[in-house]
Amino acid sequence: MTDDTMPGWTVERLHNGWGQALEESEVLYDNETDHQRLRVFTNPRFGRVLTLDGVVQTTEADNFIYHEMLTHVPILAHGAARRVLIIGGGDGGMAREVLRHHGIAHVTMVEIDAGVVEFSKQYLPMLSAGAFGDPRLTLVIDDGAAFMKTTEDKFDVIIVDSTDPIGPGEVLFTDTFYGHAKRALTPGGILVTQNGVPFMQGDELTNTLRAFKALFSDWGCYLATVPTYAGGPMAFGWGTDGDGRSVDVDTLRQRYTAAGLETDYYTPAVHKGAFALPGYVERLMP
Ligand code: AG3
Repeated sequence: MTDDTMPGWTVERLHNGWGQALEESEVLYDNETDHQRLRVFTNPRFGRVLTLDGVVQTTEADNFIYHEMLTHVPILAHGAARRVLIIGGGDGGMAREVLRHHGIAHVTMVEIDAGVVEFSKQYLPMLSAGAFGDPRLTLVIDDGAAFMKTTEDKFDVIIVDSTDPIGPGEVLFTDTFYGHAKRALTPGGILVTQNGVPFMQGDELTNTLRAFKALFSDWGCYLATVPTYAGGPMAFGWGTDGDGRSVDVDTLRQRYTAAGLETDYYTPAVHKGAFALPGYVERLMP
């Protein structure tokens, strides 16, 4: 939301006692969808910025970090993924990165808000970069939790590209939802989730990982620093009954080269290193 004390700037107040301010060079869109308040503006440093209910979701300049780390880490750790499910991800950035893998035959994307998709195609075409036109993508407009409960499809990788656990995204952080996600994984399949910035949102990570611990033989999280998810590195939840985590860096390198990927954040070494956790994050583990 714009702030009376800082005219021409958006101030995100997601965390208690602390905020992030972004200058708005030009407001391109500002409206209520059926589900949330959607805004896009340009910022001199980050280019186009999308906010939902006043919280930064993605920016032109730094979205590559988040999207590369939630896709290439599970897909290359898996090694033979063909079917991927994305929950959320209406801006198309996640689908863009998944579809870079020639080995991926099918992507299902379940977004609750048709408004976000339509709008992103128009105002943020660089995010999806053609992904919505890829014949391998099936777009479903539905509540991700409802879809997960009823789907009979199975997926090698499930990516939860959610908002924070407030508003429409809250159901995507429940034990029930994670249980249904596990059921929709193929043997050796991997579930990854957006789990907030643990320095600021430690409980969120602990709660998710408590559920993962009960569900998966291999559970934990990995980290990446995304400038506009301010407050320290972001955590991504990781859950699997397979051995994807233990794949060595040389194998990851071979898979990366074979996939013909070009990335700006992800490297096989970053992939391995991302699972090394600082003490304050270790202590959030259930
Ligand atoms: N969804 C993640 C937004 C999380 C922001 N939260 C925060 N700063 N703690 C991004 C959607 C991009 N496809």
